[in-house]
Amino acid sequence: MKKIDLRSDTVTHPSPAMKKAMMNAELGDDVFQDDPTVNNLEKTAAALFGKESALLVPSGTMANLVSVLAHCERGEEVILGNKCHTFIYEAGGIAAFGGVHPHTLINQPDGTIDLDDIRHAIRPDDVHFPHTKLIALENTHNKCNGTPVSVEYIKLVSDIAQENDLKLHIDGARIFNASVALGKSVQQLNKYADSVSFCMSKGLSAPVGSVIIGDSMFIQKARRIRKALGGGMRQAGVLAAAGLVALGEMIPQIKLDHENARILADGISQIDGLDIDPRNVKTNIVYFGLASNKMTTSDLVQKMEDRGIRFLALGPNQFRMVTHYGIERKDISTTLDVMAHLLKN
Ligand code: TLP
Repeated sequence: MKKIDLRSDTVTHPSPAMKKAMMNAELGDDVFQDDPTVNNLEKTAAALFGKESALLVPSGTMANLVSVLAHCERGEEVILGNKCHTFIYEAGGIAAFGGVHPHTLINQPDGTIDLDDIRHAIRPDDVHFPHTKLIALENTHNKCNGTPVSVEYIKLVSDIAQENDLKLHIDGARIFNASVALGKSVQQLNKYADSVSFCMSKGLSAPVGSVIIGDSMFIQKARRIRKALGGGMRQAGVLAAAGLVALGEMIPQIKLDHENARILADGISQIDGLDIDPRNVKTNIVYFGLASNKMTTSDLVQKMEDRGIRFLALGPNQFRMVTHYGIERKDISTTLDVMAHLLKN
């Protein structure tokens, strides 16, 4: 029986075209900057996003860490949402390794931060306060229902950043999901950002790697920080090759993932004992709750796992399912049927 793994879009395996490209990739030593496939990926990504330069890093976590460290010195401050990945899920790296002070503000349900909250959070020049240097946004916003954040909002945040001599970084781990959902190119979406990172290993389905994009000076600094963190990889062209294929072939898949997520959310809304507002589902991430006292969240996750279907319980009453390459329409039907059956009996 096929295992249906909905824990994350990070669980995807490379497509046949990616594997072929990895086998045949032309390689060099990327720390010497002479891996032609990495150089091609970085050039392609920079052009796609309409910026000067790009840098391959091993993970989304390192992409955010390198970006924050390139924008901020020790003791300086980054303004970011209290539900963002960098604050919650990156092991406190920006503080631990960069001495950067996280100033968290409330994330609204749509992944934005109130503009007045941002204005008020920027510190005046006073010996008591750290210097504010950076604002960081996330697009799509993972913890806020995978909501895509609009370019109009990003522009308003960028205006505040510019008025106050701050930089703007976007954690675009799933920026291609935002691009598909909003019908805007990644260039349009990130026009107002000083830096953006995207993951090749999520909706794009490549096995490893993230890319940071920004101006040449920023990327030069980021390259040095990547090396210091141990993220300089040698024949990294094997990874970049899969990423290049992903950029070429996976956008139609992301559209399918969004359709599947919508069908999943609609189906969940029909099951007694589960709680969801399907209108919140705009990309490939589906959060829902348990509204039944017949079992606990961990009971449901365990019973589903026993039947070959995996997803996450993220707290006392929250589940997450993520659609991705490898999950087909019939897997969504199976998941809904099995869940409905378990909650009925
Ligand atoms: N997110 C993972 C988990 O860490 C929660 C997931 O399954 O969703 N930014 C965002 C918005 C992310 O969602 C993630 C990964 C990252 C950064 C970090 O990427 P990696 O896992 O490559 O370090």
